[in-house]
Amino acid sequence: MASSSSRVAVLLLAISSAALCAVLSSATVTVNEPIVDGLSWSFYDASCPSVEGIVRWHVTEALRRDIGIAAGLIRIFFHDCFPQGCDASVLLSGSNSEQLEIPNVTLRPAALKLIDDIRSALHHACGPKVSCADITTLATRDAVVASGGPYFDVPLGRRDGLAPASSNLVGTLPAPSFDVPTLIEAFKNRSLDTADLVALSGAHTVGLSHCNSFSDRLPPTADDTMDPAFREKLTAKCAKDPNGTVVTQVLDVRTPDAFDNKYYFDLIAKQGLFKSDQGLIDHPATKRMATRFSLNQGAFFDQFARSMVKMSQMDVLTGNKGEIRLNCAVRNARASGLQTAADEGLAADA
Ligand code: HEM
Ligand SMILES: *[C@@H]1O[C@H](CO)[C@@H](O)[C@H](O)[C@H]1NC(C)=O
Ligand SMILES: *[C@@H]1O[C@H](CO)[C@@H](O)[C@H](O)[C@H]1NC(C)=O
Ligand SMILES: CC(=O)N[C@H]1CO[C@H](CO)[C@@H](O)[C@@H]1O
Repeated sequence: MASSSSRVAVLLLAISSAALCAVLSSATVTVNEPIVDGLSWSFYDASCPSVEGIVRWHVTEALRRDIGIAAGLIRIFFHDCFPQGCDASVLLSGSNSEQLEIPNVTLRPAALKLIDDIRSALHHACGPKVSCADITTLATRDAVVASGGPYFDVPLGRRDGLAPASSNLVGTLPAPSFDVPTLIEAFKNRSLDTADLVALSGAHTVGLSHCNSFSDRLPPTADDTMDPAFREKLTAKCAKDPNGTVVTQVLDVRTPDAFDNKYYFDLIAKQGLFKSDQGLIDHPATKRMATRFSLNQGAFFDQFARSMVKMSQMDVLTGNKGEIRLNCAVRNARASGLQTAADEGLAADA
């Protein structure tokens, strides 16, 4: 095939120009925090030097077709990291999958599929060197950038977990009905501080919700922290969906697909969707910072990048712990209740 090397050249050109555009068009935040043992800023430099370009190319292409995948990736990253650390455990399917837990019912399938598509491309390029946990981290960072948010480097070297998080751990994910003191406690339990809470909640600048996530704020239990006109609109919309699982509502009514600081404007206008969102501008512990982020997008981007790098290192597996999965949805060796890559005939795909 005479054209195969030129095809590779075109692909490499596309990857490097996409990388350049991404970096040039977005704010870059340099996070100078110490990183945990076993992670590194140059982890794949020898084993898979093209990893960042390949991930970015796939994310950019997928988002061109469906920008909603950006929100899907960002939420998957949160649901992976918060319960038991960023170990791609949320990607495992099977009878004890985290995806069967109530807070996970709405993880977007297209974003889950993209992560494994990237895994397949990386395995073809480098062999099975890059973990699904690192792919999830990189793809999430690139989704933030592609939606208009800040670029920030992420340390790499995570390994994939051998089992899903227990339902007790998945149950530590915060609920949209939480008040600010409870949110602060939930985050503190995971070594995340109030600044992390206020900035990371700003991820709700993109994406969707279903009515059952905010029905506690509609009649008969409506509260006066919501703009009455907004409440009326939501009430009418959700009346068509008694189970609250079909109708969708954007999280940021001002710029639903753009990663910007308009989420904090929503809160000032009493148009935050969840109690957990709206509380941030009303409670004395968080009001100052939420207000500052509404006035200064740079300050929001800066803290968001810092908090993402921090969350990305929670309880990670490194060194020879865990494994490099051959399929992001299944662990390599047989485990109770989970299919293995070999069961699905996918080992050869590596
Ligand atoms: C502070 C506590 C948080 C609570 C209570 C919360 C709760 C929720 C809920 C209930 C939904 C909608 C689910 C549905 O009805 O479909 C949602 C969506 C979302 N959350 Fe959060 N979340 C929190 C923090 C975060 C964090 C830290 C991130 C990421 C850094 C995040 C990213 C997202 C994204 C991007 C979506 C939209 C997903 C999509 O459109 O597919 N959330 N969140
Ligand atoms: C925080 O951790 C404590 C101790 O494990 C637990 O009792 C409490 O329910 C947790 N709080 C939240 C909000 O998750
Ligand atoms: C609501 O959920 C129930 C039980 O899951 C189901 O039988 C019913 O068809 C659903 N109704 C609507 C309107 O979706
Ligand atoms: C309880 C429940 O509805 N679980 C769902 C969670 O998400 C997975 C994958 O999207 C579904 O297959 C489950 O039915």
